[in-house]
Amino acid sequence: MTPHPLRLLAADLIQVELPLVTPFRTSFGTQTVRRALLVHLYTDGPDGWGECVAMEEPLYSSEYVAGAEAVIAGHLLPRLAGRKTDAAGLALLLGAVRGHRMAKAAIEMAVLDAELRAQERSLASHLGAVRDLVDCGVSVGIMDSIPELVDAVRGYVDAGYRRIKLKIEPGWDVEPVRAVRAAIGPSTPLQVDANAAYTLADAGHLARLDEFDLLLIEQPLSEEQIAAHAALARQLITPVCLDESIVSLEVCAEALDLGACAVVNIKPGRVGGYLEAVRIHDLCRERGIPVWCGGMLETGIGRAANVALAALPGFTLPGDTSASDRYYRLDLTPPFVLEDGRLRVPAGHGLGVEVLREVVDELTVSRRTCRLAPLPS
Ligand code: OSB
Ligand code: MG
Repeated sequence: MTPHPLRLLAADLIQVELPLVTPFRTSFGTQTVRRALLVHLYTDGPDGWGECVAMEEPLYSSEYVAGAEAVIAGHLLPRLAGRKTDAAGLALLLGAVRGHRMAKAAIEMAVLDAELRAQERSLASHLGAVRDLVDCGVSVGIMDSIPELVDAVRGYVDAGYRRIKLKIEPGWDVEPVRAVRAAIGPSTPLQVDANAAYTLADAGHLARLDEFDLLLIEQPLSEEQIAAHAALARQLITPVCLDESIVSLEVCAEALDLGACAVVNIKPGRVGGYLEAVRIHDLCRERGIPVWCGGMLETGIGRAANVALAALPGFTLPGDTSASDRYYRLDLTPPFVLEDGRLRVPAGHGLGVEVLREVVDELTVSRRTCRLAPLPS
């Protein structure tokens, strides 16, 4: 046990590039590689790993890899220089910096990993996990044709995924959903994600999805449109779920007060970290709102932490926590593998996964070291 906070000494900011096994197309663009930013934190105790969920381009959200790296190096790490802190203490130290939640979350993940390794505890137990396996869904991108989509979905159902999510956009919505529902039958849970591609004027069109008994429609309108989501929700039978809009506990509370959503996708990176994610989980649980753990094409590092979070009691819907092989042929950790449509929650200390340094090195495209405190002589 190391009850006292760790002293933060230095951090390596590492950009890696992982080819995706198949291109991933959403309403905001097509990804063929995942450029990810890793934080490798050195302390006076164990070291820690964090993964920033920002994407290479600011298309899903305003944060992006190079921007996150600049904020971490230029504004966040300098505020931690010479400090002893635990993850819970970061909010006070970094709170003056507005926004940049994905950048803050990456640091938090690294501090959590280090501090929980020091305490010989798992992230899952620290966050309040109640399960050691979590139900998994899969997010299926927009494709060139409906037969190609139906084939891909069949493959995922055969692999055991417990819920299918289809990416939609204007021109790729009612007919693909109809075809997939017909192919998988009425009992396989199905939902859609628009990534903010519609406007309130599309309400009548989106109501055509009501006949397919979807679990939910995720983020139909733009990030800032909380009230418009409430208006849309009143016109749909399909429950509205928010992703991009939910950037904090405060926004979540307002969205629920307004009736903007009946389900919440919790992405720790989007809300500034795992501790804020737990607070959102707690609020939703109090209000009887089901939550599920979203994904951002994480490597095994971020996936480990997401799977731990998804083991909390309020995560009653399958998450976008898919197996490693849905994304990458070669992951930065030993792969997460489906067991009857579920992933096992890491039980080891900290994030509970071993980072494969030789794979990280092989996939590294840039690396810089930030010194936080003079190393002990
Ligand atoms: O909107 O949930 C989203 C991936 C990248 C950015 C945003 C989203 C997604 C996904 C895939 O839907 C989630 C995953 O499998 O990691
Ligand atoms: Mg989404």
